[in-house]
Amino acid sequence: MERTLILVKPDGVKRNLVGEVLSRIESKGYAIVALKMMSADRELLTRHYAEHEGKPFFEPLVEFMASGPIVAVVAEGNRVIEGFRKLAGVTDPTLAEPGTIRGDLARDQGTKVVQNIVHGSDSVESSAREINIFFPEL
Ligand code: IDP
Ligand code: MG
Repeated sequence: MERTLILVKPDGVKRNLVGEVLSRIESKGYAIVALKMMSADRELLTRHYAEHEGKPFFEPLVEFMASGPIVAVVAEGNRVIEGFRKLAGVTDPTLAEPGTIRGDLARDQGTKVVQNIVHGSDSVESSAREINIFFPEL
C-alpha cells in the first residue's frame, strides 16, 4: 500500500489548522498510520529539502520550517501521494484552487518563502526518503 509524508508546517500549527488538515486526509479516506508533533532542526530540514539547496528561497524555507512546531504524518492508501497533492493544491496559495487546503486556508503573506500550510511528498522515491527522515522507526 502506498504511503506519503505530510507535514503541517509552522503556519498551520500556529493557526490551529492541524485538525482541519487531518480531517481532510481522513475524510478523503486515507489512513493516518503515524503522527507526531515535533520541532525540526536545521540538519533535518536541510536533508528533507535537499533538492532546494542553493535556491533563493532555501534559507528562508529552512528558517520558516524551524520557526515553530510542525506535525509530521504518514498517510496510507492507493495513490495517496498524488491524492494528497491534489488535496493540498498547488504551491502558490493565491493560485491554489478553492476547495484545496492551500486554496482555502492560505494566502500570499508577502514573505520570502511561500507559507502554504502543508508539505506532501511528490513521488514514491521522495516519500520513502522523507518518511525515513521523519519516522526512521517505520
Ligand atoms: P511543494 O511544497 O508544492 O512541493 P516545492 O517546489 O517542493 O513545493 O517547494 C517547497 C516549499 O518551498 C514550498 O511549499 C514553499 O513553501 C516554498 N517555495 C517553493 N517555491 C518557492 C518560491 O518560488 N518562492 C518562495 N518560496 C517557495
Ligand atoms: Mg515539494
